[in-house]
Order: sequence, then structure tokens, then C-alpha cells
Amino acid sequence: MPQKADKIFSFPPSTLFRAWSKDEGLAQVPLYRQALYEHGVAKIQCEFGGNMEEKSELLLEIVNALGKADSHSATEGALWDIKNKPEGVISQGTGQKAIAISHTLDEFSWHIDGSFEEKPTRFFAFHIIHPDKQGGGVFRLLPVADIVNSLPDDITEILATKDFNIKVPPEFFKGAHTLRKPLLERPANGPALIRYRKGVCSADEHDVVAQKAIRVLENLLQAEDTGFAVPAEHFKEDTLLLLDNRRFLHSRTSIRDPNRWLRRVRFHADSAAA
Ligand SMILES: O=C(O)CCC(=O)C(=O)O
Ligand SMILES: [Fe+2]
Repeated sequence: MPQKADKIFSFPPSTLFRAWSKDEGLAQVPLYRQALYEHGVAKIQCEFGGNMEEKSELLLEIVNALGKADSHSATEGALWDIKNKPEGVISQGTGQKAIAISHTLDEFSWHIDGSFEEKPTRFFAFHIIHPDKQGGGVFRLLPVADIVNSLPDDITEILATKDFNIKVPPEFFKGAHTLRKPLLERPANGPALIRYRKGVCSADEHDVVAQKAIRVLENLLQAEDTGFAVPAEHFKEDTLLLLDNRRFLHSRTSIRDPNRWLRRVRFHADSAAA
């Protein structure tokens, strides 16, 4: 449940859509694209009957019209179920079972998806199959613009210019165990973009400047009033939610309803503008 003091994420009206049929859901793709590039979000409420697979199919078709779906790991495909799954997945990196945070009921602190990828996908999308009906699993967004505005300039400079260590979690192994990348990008003609996940991104042990910069960032992210909760009215069954993965950090509170279930697709943009 959003706390009393929680700030609520407000969807600009031009980012909210309804689809009364699968065809209508697809016909509106140019409008979703515009919403995604202008505001970093688009929400489609499926108002047609039919089973959940038809809605996941619509999501995949929308994603493939907007860009290109990415696989999750060397063993998992484009669709990833976010639900309690104690059996986990098999990692090709270790040959062992690995459990992603998304397959637990735990809180997931601020991150982007695929923070450990050579090129994290610009976008991701959810099909919300069963939201948490017991007030847990609140999905939250933190615009990178707010982070950049809150950080001293010398810190953003370090985050944007130094390479940090990135560790690939075993459940998402695709061939490399580690890489080195800056955490911020500041394109000349677009919004600032981030790459971050706690425990995945770290500074060199002996680089005090980089150590300080990541500490300042992490202190900011730990503040209780950071970010905006997506309210239940926008996070319900049959909702398709498209998001700019690099323009926001996202997080979720711990889950109370064991039946909570989202389906996710990560996707690359098809346009040079991204
Ligand atoms: O469960 C959620 O609301 C989000 C989960 C998430 O961000 C992830 O699995 O990467
Ligand atoms: Fe995520």
C-alpha cells in the first residue's frame, strides 16, 4: 500500500490508453511510441475479454512493432514471469539453479533492468496478470532527471565519465561475468540515462573518487521519500505497461499476495533516437 506520505506517480493524460479489441490495441502503436519517447511511459488497459495469453500476445506484438524483444539469459526467452518461483532457473554461467529477486516475494530496491548487460534495453513492458491484492508489491518509479537535479555536479560528472565494475548475476548470464561501464549517460539531445542496481554496480576498491560518487548516489536512493508509487488504479489486471528502462529507476516493495504475477518483456528501440 502506498504510505501516507508517499508521492504518487502521475501519468500524463497522453500516456493512458484503452484497447477494446486486440486490433485496436495494435492500431494505437504510433501513439504508444509518442508517449514512450515524450514521457517514458504508456499504459494500455485491455478492455476485451479473452484469456491472459491473448493479452501477453498483444504485448509481444506491440513490443515487436515498437522495437525488438530481447532474451533474458542464455536459457530464458523474451517473456519472463515475475512471480514466486522457488525452483528458479538454470544458469549457463554456473550450470546451477539460480533464483532471481523477481522469483521471490522480496523487496527489489532501485534498479534498471539488465543493468549488467553490455547494452541494457532502452525499454521494458509488463503484462499485469495478477496485482498484489494485499497491499504489497507496490511498483515505484524514480525519474533520472530528479536524481541528476539532486546530485552535486561533480558527482554526476564522475558517474558519467568513470568506468564502474558491473557484475552479471548468474541467472542472467549470457557469456560474460563482468564488465566496466559508466553509470550515467548524458546525451546532447535527450534525457539523462542511468545504469544501476545495488550489488551489481560498484566502484574500484582503490578509487576513492568513484567510491565517494557511488556512495552519494546510494545515500540519495536510500532516502525514504525518494520516487513515486504507481497507484493500484494503474497497476491492475489486464494492464500493459510500457516503460523507458533508462530514464527511470524502478523498485517494488515486498510482496504480500503470493499470487501476484507480472509478465515482462525487455526490448530495444528500433530508432536511432533512442
Ligand atoms: O515486481 C515488480 O513490480 C518489479 C520487479 C522488477 O523490477 C524486476 O524483476 O526486475
Ligand atoms: Fe526490474
